[in-house]
Amino acid sequence: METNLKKKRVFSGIQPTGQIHIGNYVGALSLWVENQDQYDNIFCIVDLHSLTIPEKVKPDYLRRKVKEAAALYLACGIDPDKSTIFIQSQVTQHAELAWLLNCVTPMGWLERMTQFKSKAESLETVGTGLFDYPVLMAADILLYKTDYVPVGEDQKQHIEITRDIAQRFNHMYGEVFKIPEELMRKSGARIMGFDDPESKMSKSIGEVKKRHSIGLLDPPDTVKDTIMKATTDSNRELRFEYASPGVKNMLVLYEALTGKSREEIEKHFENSNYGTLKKELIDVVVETLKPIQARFEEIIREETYLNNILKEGRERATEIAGDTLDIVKRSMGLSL
Ligand code: ATP
Ligand code: LTN
Repeated sequence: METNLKKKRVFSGIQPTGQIHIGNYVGALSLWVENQDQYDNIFCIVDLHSLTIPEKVKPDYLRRKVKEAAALYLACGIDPDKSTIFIQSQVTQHAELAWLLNCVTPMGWLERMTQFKSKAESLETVGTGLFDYPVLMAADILLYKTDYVPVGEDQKQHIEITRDIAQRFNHMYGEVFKIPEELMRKSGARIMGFDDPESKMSKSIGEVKKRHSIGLLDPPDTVKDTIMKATTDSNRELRFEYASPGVKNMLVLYEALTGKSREEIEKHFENSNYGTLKKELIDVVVETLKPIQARFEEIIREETYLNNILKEGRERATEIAGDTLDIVKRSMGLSL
């Protein structure tokens, strides 16, 4: 792979568990693809993060989902000649750096994390790993001297704590870490559930609840059913500023997937009703998913191709992560 040292580095990841959905695509995956030529890209399948709710993750399920996620990255347009793709658990430096960062991270910082609070609420037993999730994420990012982290809006707080941890570490041990920044869409960074436009579309909910999300592998019938039954209201307001949450969500999705401007879209739907918006959105979503699904079917069958990409990714990631971890350990007084 050609690496241009002048290019800024991008790092991001998705948990392989649950159903990767159109919100993940708009907020994260499509943003990765769009910027691929501009940066030195590293994309990770964060399987260790998936273990933070172990009750939901049986070993066979995890094995299958990791492969599926890797194939989906490629199917969405991540090009292995331009980007490194690897599996988090195969690069042991992630877990090791997380431990070192744990030792400099105040518990109070983690207690403030809203994602932890909302996930913990619904669980009978909350594992220490779920509490510590942001520290492992900080380790992921900091190992690669990352400049930018392209993510959806829900991850904003996790990027902020990553910066805080890095700064605290640098203050204690010298200028070791680069301080990363988030990269986020102005519109589309938070796609809401079709069934409940007050809550974020989520992979874990999408897997158990019908008509909440649209999975990237969903057939056209499911897309149609989900959008036709999406929550709206009894008005006819098709302008971004005045639309109710459910309608606004569909307009934003339409905007993100077509690349049209808000003025163009409002003009286009000027004399339409919600039925028209829904029908057009169905077409746009189906057309977006069609090539992704076709490519996915090809890749998932070519096991050697996929394994080779992940092997190369692992090697490159290990090299970079290994260098960083050596510097970190030395700075803390640990022997190599
Ligand atoms: P889970 O429900 O399992 O927590 P999730 O749907 O939040 O899953 P993640 O794996 O946490 O998905 O997120 C992967 C990427 O997709 C992250 O960059 C995240 O910010 C982004 N993302 C997640 N949900 C949305 C959404 N509804 N709209 C836009 N971006 C999203
Ligand atoms: N927490 C992220 C997934 C994630 C991630 C990362 C994203 C784990 N490590 C590093 C960007 C960079 C999420 O989307 N739930």
